[in-house]
Amino acid sequence: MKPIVAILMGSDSDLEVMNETAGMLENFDIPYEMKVLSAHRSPDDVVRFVKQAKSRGFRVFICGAGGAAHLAGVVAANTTLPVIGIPINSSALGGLDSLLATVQMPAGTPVATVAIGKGGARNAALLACQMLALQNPKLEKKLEGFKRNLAASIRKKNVQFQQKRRS
Ligand code: RP5
Repeated sequence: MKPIVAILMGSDSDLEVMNETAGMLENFDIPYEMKVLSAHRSPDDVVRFVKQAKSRGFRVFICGAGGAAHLAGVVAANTTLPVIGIPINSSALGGLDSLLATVQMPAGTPVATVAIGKGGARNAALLACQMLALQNPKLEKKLEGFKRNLAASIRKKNVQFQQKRRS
């Protein structure tokens, strides 16, 4: 199947976090392509990839970067496809720097920024699925099932919690 989500990361050191995105997309059978591309260290390659993405069939970008995290912003500047940014907690500042760099885009160039680190990486995949599901009823059904399972897992936790409190 041709990839429809592009997962981009600023360095291979971001892979542990970005694998959470990939795993979640696999749960929903969404084909993706993963690449290491840096806004600072390989800027020409970023722009070349982004410019060709729509005609290659990509529908959403998910970009993770740490430190002065400009990857998602540079991607967003060069496409009309939706861009989701994941702030990676790779620097001495624990990801707060990446969060601010990713989220504080000027008006006109949106990046949908999720939480720092692995939780954000999973949510980025879910958000991409929700975008794709607007034109894919089968995917919409899978997302509804996912939500039901989430609720069931919390109900189970609550039952266990109440039992522990009583004992
Ligand atoms: C960022 O700098 C990358 O996204 C990564 O989070 C961080 C560190 O990169 P490396 O020095 O490990 O290549 O651009």
